[in-house]
Amino acid sequence: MDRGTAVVTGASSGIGAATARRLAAEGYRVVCVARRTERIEALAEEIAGLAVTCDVTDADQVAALAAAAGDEIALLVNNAGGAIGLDPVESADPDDWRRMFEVNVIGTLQATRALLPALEASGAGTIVNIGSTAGRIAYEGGGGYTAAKHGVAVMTETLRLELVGRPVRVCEVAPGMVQTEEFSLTRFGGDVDRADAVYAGVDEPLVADDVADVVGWIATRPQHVNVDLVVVKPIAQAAQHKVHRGS
Ligand code: 8X3
Repeated sequence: MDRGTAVVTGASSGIGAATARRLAAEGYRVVCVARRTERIEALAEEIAGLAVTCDVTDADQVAALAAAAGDEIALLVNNAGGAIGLDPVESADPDDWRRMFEVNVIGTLQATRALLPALEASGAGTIVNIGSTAGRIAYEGGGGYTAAKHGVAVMTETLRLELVGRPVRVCEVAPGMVQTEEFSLTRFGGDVDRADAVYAGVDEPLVADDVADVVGWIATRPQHVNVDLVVVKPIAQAAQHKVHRGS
């Protein structure tokens, strides 16, 4: 089944790469977007998609992405994002916060603005923003990331209101604890021990494919069905702070 074109940002690893693979399996022609060209070229070759090197925080690069992606797009997955640091507000580095706002919030805004005409032109567009449980609750040390992901959540709600009556549905997937190769390493500046400690003793954190599965499900619902929000966590994580860890 040909489902048209899907654009996935942050497709070089983790949830983005898994989502690109899942969407290709569902019948989308996937435009794989990220800064790291080699990775997305390999992925695009694997899934018979298209690789477009793009930093979503750069408006010119996003404009070039829109030109490359085509006049009609069925699906945009705004996945590019991430956390930097786990510093309390009183000692947080404003540059870390700026970077988190840039990639999570402004990047999502820019990709959405640039691709919205093509999503609408498809007659049946879908936007899936990858938020986080961090977009629904606060936690110590998470101030910059939680503020940015709350921004993504509110942007998603706002856009759904603004687009009512037009043929583009707007959805959010908010994962909790997902063990990927890079999220935690990036947060802790490459410190493997701190990165691994996040998942220590947790029986089966989510993996990228679990989130990709949710995105694939949302995207393939009948077009009149708008899945506003899916919060998805591992069974070991009853709430942000309530994580079961074995010995
Ligand atoms: C990732 C979830 O708990 O690290 O988006 O904020 S958490």
